[in-house]
Amino acid sequence: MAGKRGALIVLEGVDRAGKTTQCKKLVQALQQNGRPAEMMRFPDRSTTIGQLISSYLEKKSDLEDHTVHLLFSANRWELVPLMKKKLEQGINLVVDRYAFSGVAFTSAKPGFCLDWCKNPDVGLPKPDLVMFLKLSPTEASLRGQFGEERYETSVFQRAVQQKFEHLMKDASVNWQFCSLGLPILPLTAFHWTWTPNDVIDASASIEDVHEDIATHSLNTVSTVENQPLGELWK
Ligand code: ADP
Ligand code: FDM
Repeated sequence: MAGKRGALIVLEGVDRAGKTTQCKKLVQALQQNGRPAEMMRFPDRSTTIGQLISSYLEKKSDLEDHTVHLLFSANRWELVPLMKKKLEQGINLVVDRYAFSGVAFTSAKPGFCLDWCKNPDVGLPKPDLVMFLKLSPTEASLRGQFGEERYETSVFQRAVQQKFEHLMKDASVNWQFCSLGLPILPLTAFHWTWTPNDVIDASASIEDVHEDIATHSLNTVSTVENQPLGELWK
């Protein structure tokens, strides 16, 4: 590798957990630390494939479930050459949703197994850091009503949450351990399944969540700059 490469940093989480807010703040923070950084998001609705996905999400068109899953994956693959180019140029990529959303959302539908859902994304650039922003459904509802898009119902989001929790048990993925003082909170404070080790507490203030995310990200950026980019789920 000629120069130092950028890090691939992904934010995942339930709807309204603050992914977009935190991605934007992280890009600014990295840039302020002298680290080139850009934001990406999936689905990227600007491409031809992305427009098919967008129309599906907006319920303007229907697509068969396997088909739309493969389109979401194709939407990532079509951006891979650009992602690799930017990472090689030393640009850190902060990505709002990635293959984990792909697997969690499709496998929450009846008749889909995790392995089938993961397959199309095997070999994608492997994130150097994946942070899962966890927020209880109650707190999420305090951040506003669901919009009109497909998947925006509390029943489906709970099913997705469970799939995410399953994915977080995969030690081959660079999930981030949380550090927001959660171990001192009694587990009974949470009215639903809680996985204290693998998440960012997204119920904290925007600034506190940001601080946590920025610290982990800056560490990762320094650690991986001389390491090769990995391949996801390979
Ligand atoms: P996501 O991208 O995960 O759906 P957003 O970043 O769009 O979430 O945030 C959803 C809403 O919640 C926005 O109105 C945002 O301002 C608000 N929000 C984000 N983070 C926090 C936070 N830590 N505390 C309170 N409100 C937040
Ligand atoms: N989504 C997102 C999927 O179903 N599969 C995927 O691979 C990805 C990346 O699309 F409901 C879902 C998740 C969410 C919607 O919404 C995208 P936002 O507001 O653009 O993140």
